[in-house]
Amino acid sequence: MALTVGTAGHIDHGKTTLVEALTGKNTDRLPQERERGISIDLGYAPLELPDGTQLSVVDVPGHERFVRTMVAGATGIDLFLLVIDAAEGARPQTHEHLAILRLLGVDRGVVALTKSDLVDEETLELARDEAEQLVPGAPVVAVSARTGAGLDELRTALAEVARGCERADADGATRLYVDRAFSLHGIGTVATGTLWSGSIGDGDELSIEPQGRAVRVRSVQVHDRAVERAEAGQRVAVALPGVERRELPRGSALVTSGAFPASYRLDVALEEVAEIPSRVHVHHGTVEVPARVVRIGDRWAQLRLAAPVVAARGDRVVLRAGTTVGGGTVLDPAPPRHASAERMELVERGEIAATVSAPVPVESLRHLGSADGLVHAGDWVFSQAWLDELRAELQRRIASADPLDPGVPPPAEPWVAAVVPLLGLERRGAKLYLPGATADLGARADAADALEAGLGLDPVKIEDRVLARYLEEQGRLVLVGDGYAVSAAAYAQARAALVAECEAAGSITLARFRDLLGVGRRTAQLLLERFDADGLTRRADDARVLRRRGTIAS
Ligand SMILES: Nc1nc2c(ncn2[C@@H]2O[C@H](COP(=O)(O)OP(=O)(O)OP(=O)(O)O)[C@@H](O)[C@H]2O)c(=O)[nH]1
Ligand SMILES: [Mg+2]
Repeated sequence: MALTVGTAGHIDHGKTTLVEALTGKNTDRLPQERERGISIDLGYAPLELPDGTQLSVVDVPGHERFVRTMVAGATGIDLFLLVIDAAEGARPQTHEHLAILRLLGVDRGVVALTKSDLVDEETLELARDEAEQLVPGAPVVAVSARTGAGLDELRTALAEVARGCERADADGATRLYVDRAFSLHGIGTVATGTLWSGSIGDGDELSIEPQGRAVRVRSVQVHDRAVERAEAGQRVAVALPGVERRELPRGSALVTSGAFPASYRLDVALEEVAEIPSRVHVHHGTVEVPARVVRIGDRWAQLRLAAPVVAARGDRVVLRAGTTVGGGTVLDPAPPRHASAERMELVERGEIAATVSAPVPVESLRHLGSADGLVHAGDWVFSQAWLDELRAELQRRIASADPLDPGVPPPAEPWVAAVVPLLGLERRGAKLYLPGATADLGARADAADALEAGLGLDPVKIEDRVLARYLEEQGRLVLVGDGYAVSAAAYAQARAALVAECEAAGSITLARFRDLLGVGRRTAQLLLERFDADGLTRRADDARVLRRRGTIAS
């Protein structure tokens, strides 16, 4: 099992020197680090313990200005190596680093009291008492990087604590947060990071998020040694041919495509260290993003981020505003904008199905865990209760629809195609009907008779459009113009006159048609337009001729 141990502690307390004493590797590789004698960036070294345990060591800077770097190094570690100068005791960044470790959920580790060669027995005991109070339960080991005293005991303590650590997500989707990217001659771009979950091997197809760039891994190294597959918990370098270095800024995630959402919002359960202001910097993975904190209830918040992050449920974040003010556990890595305490509580308890009523994309729940108990249709999920309510509502509206056209338009929503087949209604044209529903004149039978009786060749305006359409479908009238009707008999008679004239004379003008019928110009005009619309006639100059099809049909 691969585990990563991260150093922590105040500036100059001896972290880097201790890592070198343990591993033989000086992790302060930058020229400024060597000149100034302080660590600036993260350092990495492999550490093999006497019992065979392989650890990756991440050495972090202690300087107050580089706490952000410390957080980037500390996310993804399994255990800590808290370094306290035996002469100085705990100092501000001792406390801040410890708070950050707690916020990140890193609760196992060892305390090393360094520079023991410089203090007398009494001072060492005072430092030991302080350390034991500060980190209850963690072994405290006095060491000297200079004389080598206590190093074996420290290795044993690390091995012991490492035995109690487990990585839960070794089999999960691949996730690595890039902490460094550089170009190597003849190889191209190489990205490094701690593999949080899954594994990475030669030829794997992964995605750089949140950029959404597909990549193929060419070769993989763990601590400068080529391996076939790197596993969760290991310190990994991957060659990514064809990718530019600038496409891999610190904080990018190398992941199984589609396995993790990239989101501008995170719903979290808060942990307060100090009062959390409304504007903070959110540290997650190896990235730091400014964010607005929208408090929900007294325990939760939605973090509205200035740039998208790639997170998963259960991840930890650290919130800083000048100093470390708090942290949080991600409840929903891609939540809807409108958060409520009610939803937060359900999501926190893992009752994901209970958060859904109306349809949401299946995709939006994938990152929350199981959504059993919901109805799936196409790309949507929703609750059975919602579906029943929609069906009942549509049936109510159908019941009060015009009996001549007892249908209702389906909801104009993106999920309509997925949901309609589950409603037990019949789709006819643009509306939904009860299965087998037919039009019914009902109480309007008398009105229909009266209307029909009042029709002749002169168009009559009809107010009840639904009734008019129904009667036309029944062949009891013919609609002309906009909302006018003539009797079916009059229409047939006019049509016969037109056809006879056209067959005799070849064409017919408006004036001729009007005279033939003995009607006004407007009536003649409306009828001719209807003949055109029916495909019986077409206009030819200022007359009309029969369409061929019309001739045959008549
Ligand atoms: N005498 C003595 N000096 C030590 C020991 N460990 C570290 N030092 C000295 O303490 C100074 C600081 O050590 P570093 O290892 O750079 O401290 P650090 O914690 O890595 O510092 P930052 O990374 O800047 O936070 C150096 O001059 C070391 O030589 C020790 O065990 N004994
Ligand atoms: Mg250092």
